[in-house]
Amino acid sequence: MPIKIVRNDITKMECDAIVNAANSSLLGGGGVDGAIHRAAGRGLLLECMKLGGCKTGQAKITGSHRLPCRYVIHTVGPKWQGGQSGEKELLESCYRESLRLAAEYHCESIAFPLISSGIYGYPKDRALKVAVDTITAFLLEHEMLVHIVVFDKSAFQISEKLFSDIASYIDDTYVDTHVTFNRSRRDECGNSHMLRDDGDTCKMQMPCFQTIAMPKAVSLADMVNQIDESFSQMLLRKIDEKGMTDAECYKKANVDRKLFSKIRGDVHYHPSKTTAIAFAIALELSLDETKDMLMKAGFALSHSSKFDIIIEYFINNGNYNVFEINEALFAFDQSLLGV
Ligand code: AR6
Repeated sequence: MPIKIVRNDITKMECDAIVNAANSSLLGGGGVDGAIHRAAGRGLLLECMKLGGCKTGQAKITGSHRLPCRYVIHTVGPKWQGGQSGEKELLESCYRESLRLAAEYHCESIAFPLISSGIYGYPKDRALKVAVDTITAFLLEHEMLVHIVVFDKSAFQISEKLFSDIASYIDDTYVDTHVTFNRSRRDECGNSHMLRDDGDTCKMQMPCFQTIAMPKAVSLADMVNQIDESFSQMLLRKIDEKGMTDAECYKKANVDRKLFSKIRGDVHYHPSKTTAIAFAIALELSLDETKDMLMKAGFALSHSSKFDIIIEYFINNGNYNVFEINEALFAFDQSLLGV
C-alpha cells in the first residue's frame, strides 16, 4: 500500500492511528503534542500518566479519546544535535516502532507528523527522507495506508537547487507555449500570427498555414489497430518486459494493491492520469513510451500544464523515484502521483 502525503492538521485525520511527536514524559508539550492533547481532552493525559514515560526512539499506544482516529501512538523523536549523535537511527526507530505497534493493533491506516522536525530541530528535508525511506521499507513487507501529514508548506521543502532547476525548466517549457494571445495580424503571405501582450511576436514559431503538413488519412483499420492494446494490457506487458513482479511495480508506483488488482482484472480499465503516470514512472519508461502509455488511457502530456512539465523534467533527468517526484509536485502545488 502506498504513502500519501497530505497537508492537514493531524488531529483531524480519520485514520486508525495517528502518531504523536511526544517527549519522554508523555505528559504533553507544544507543537503537534499540544494540539493532540488539546483535541483529545484530559482523558488522554490521564491515560498517558499510567505509561511511565517513553525512551527516545520507542513508541507507546493509547486510545484516542475525543479524536476521530482509533489510537494515538506516542513516539519520542531525537533532538537534533548536528547529526553525529545517532539522530538518524533514533528517528528511523520512531517510525519503525510506531508502525510495528500499528500492525500489532491491526491498523489499516496511520498518519505521521514529521517527527522531530519542529521543536526538536531536525532539518525538515532530512526528516522527510528518513520518514519516506523507513516507511517504504516497512511497506515492502506490510499492507497499510501511511499518511505523512505536513502542517504547513514550509515543513515540506525540496532542495533549493531542485526547486530552481524545475522552476527554470517550467519557465523554458511553459512560457514558450503559454503566452497570452490577445490579437492576431496577417503577415505578408496573408497568414495569421499571434501577438503577445507586450506586442512582440510570440516566441513560439507559428508556421505559415500553407506549410502545415496535414496528417495523412488514417484508415479505420489503422485506428482500430492503435487501440488494440488497452492500458491494462500494455501495463502488464511492460511489467513482464522489465522483469518486474506485479508487487514490485505497484509498490514502486505508490499505487494501492486493490487498485492494481482492478486494473489487472479489467482489460478496459480507465485509470486516472496520476495513476497512469505513476506506472510509467515505476516502469522507468522513456518520454515517448510514457506518452504512448498515457494515450492508451486517453491522456497526453502537454506543455500547458505545470504538472506535465514536472513529470517530463524528471523523466528527462532519468529520475524515476516517485517520492522525489511527489515532493516536487507538492512544492509546486500539483496533484501527487499514485495512491
Ligand atoms: N498537525 C500536523 N503537524 C503538525 C501539527 C499538527 N497539528 N502541529 C505541528 N506540526 P513538533 P518535535 C508539525 O515541534 O520536533 C513538543 O513540545 C510541525 O510543523 O510538534 O518532534 C513535544 O512535547 C513539525 O513539522 O515535534 C516535545 O517536547 C512536526 O509537526 C517536542 O515538541 C513536528 O514538530 C517534540 O518536538
